[in-house]
Amino acid sequence: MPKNYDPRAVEAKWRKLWEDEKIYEADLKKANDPYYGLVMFPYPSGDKLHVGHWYNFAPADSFFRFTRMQGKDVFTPMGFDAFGLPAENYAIKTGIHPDASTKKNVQTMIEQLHRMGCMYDWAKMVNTSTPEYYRWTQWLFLQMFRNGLAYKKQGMVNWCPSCQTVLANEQVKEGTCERCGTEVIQKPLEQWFWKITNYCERLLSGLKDLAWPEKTKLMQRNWIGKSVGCDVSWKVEGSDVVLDTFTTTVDTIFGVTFVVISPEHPELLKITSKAHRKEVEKYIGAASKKTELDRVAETKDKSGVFTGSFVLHPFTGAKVPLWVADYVLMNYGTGVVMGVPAHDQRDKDFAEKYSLPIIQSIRSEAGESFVYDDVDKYHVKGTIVESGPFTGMQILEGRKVIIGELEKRGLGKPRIVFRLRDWLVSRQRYWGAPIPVVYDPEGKPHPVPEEHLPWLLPTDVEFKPTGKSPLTESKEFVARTEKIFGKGWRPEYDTMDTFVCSSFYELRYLMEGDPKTFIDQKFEKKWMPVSMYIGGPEHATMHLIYARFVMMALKDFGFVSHEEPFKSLVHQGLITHKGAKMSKSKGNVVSPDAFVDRYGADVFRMYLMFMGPFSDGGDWSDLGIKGIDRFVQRAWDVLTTQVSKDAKEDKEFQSLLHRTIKRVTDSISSFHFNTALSALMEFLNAAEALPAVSPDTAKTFTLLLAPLAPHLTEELWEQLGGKDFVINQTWPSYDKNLLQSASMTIAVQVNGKLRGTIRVPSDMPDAEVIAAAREEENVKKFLTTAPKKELYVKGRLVSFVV
Ligand code: ANZ
Repeated sequence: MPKNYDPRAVEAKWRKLWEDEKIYEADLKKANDPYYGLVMFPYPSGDKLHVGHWYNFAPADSFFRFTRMQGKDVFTPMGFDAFGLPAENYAIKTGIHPDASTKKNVQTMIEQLHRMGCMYDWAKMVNTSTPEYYRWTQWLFLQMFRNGLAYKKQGMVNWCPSCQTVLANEQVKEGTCERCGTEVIQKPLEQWFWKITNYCERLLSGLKDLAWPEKTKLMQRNWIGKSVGCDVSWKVEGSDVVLDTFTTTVDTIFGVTFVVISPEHPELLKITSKAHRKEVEKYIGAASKKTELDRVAETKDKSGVFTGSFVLHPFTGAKVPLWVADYVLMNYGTGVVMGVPAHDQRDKDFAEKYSLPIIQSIRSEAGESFVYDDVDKYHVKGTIVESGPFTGMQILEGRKVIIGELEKRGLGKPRIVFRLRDWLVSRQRYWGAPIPVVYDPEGKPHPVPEEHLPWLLPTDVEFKPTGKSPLTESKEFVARTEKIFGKGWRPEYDTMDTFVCSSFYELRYLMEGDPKTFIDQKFEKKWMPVSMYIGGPEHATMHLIYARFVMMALKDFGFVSHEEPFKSLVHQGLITHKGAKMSKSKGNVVSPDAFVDRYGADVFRMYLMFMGPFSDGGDWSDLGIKGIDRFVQRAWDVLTTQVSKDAKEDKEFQSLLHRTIKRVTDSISSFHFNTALSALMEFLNAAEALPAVSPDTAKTFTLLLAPLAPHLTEELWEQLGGKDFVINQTWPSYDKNLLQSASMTIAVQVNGKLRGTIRVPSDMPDAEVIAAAREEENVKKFLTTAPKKELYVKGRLVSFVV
């Protein structure tokens, strides 16, 4: 028997056996107790797997191994989210075709993932950039189109001048491109959208039944942004135009001193007075250059110009000046806002800048004025003041009365507005799934019939960003289109956002590449929703909303039976280095490879898990990994040299074993791998102190360690004479009656300082524990007078105050 544990030989040996025996391939048909364990699939970049990948995948794998040992038929697939800008940018730089570089990167990553020793079912792998996969991305587009959920619209879009492509709102971070950091500009373009806004209510209400982190659900709620309020109609003086404003707080309607219209509003020039036309036109031009984010930023200086026109107050008939200002957005509510400078911060900034009157119309319970930015507008308390017939009413009550009164007069109606915008799915880039649409000679779009899927991505294309879709250069693409559809027909040159590819991949894993059926309902019913989904919190809004929307749409189209794709969700924390996020630009990236070479995959993954609770992440240090390595060597030592049938284990030791089983079980269940490891370390200390441990104890310990150290424990299991693979064993259960330790250690404090410890029987009555604490030699020295106060925290601590 080798004296030291040699991870290199052992890990390779077991990986080969696992593969040869195909023990991680799930039988999707036969499985009795299906459990779908999914990790967010990676993007195959040219860089090797980094610590972040390991921190996502390895602990997730430990959780799924644990679940399998508890008797579930666990299916955990892996794949690659392989379309996207990095491969294309790389092609621009090097001239290497994205297909070639992606294939190579995928290959390298598969090899690296193998070394991790995760129990992935590789037979079900997907790669979103292959025609076998993207035919379904295109098929999904056709379903959306057929069902009226895909449409084309000219609109102002976020444009990254460096990536030369459109970005979704979600991809703009603080006014810059999420990928390259370049400032994003606004550009008018014809784009394809998917009507996710049809699903606002369902996306919101579905959240309550999901076992997801509360923070993530809150982010989705805010992103969907439901506002309950009403529209109010304002007649423009001397014109037949009526402008509607959307407000959530109509209780402030007597505080309106101006109305603001968005620069993009279609009626704006029509209602602008002649004298103000020039100035308004100039203002419209300036506003069009700003990003939405800039316009709504609280900190930015407000700007606007008077239109020369007035609107009439629906209750008083008073003339209210109409201004145009870019802090009012056209694509929210009605694009017109009633200005209430006494109770809205932006209106207040605006009124102060342009010397417009400020009139109070509501008051808090304490009788003070307030702005709505500081209170919860749906639960606010206070009264309406100086508001004609509504004066003296409670704010919330008054709001209802005012809406009712407006409705009666035909000057308003209740309305719900959502912040969520339709999903912009087209991209002017090469490395994505071509949108399966062709245009007839009149320019009318037609879906490509399903028989022509996959609608192949052409290859005769250069990769220079020109602002036009690179597919416009392909001669083959046009020739293909004309051949099938007729002369003068043109293909759609845009490709799809890669978030489309990842919005349904969990369904395709279940189909093993089947080219005829998108999803077989038998499998969908059996395996969906995903039992546990694990991945980064950065996907809280985009991916995790899109995938929910697509599932709901597919249900409505009749392809799936479930409404939600992911029942439970857990996010891993961030691994930092010297307190900062690891990034190439900071030069603080730690490569796992050297550590895996030296210590093995098991030690490396356990070290990551030991850093702290999985959801918290932790700070990397080289020192910690040595401690884990020592633990592994010691465990090896005890289990290979100290096991004997004649071992004598007393009741106390048995109790410790059962407490350890409970602690490890509870810890892994709650993703606290760190405390599972602590429990195993404490147990190992106790085992080392004995002359020998029994084979049963050794086996139980091995089983408990198996999810965390899959290779090591297979080897130990074999050495201990265990049958089959360790991963095919049943998780140990504990005996409740043995959980109570026969004795316990109690700390004794005097005036808050630790002065000694006592060891007493676990069932000793409280009074006797306190008495024993008082008799402790060192404690006695500090109890010169009778204690004023005695406190006993059961099982842990006696505290005296003198
Ligand atoms: C009058 C008012 C008084 C408002 C007050 C607020 C406070 P949420 O909750 O985010 O939906 N608003 C409406 N449409 C807008 C647009 N297109 N661009 C910019 N602002 C717009 O906010 C609703 C409030 O946002 C609305 O209620 C409106 O201002 C403003 F003390 O109306 B309020």
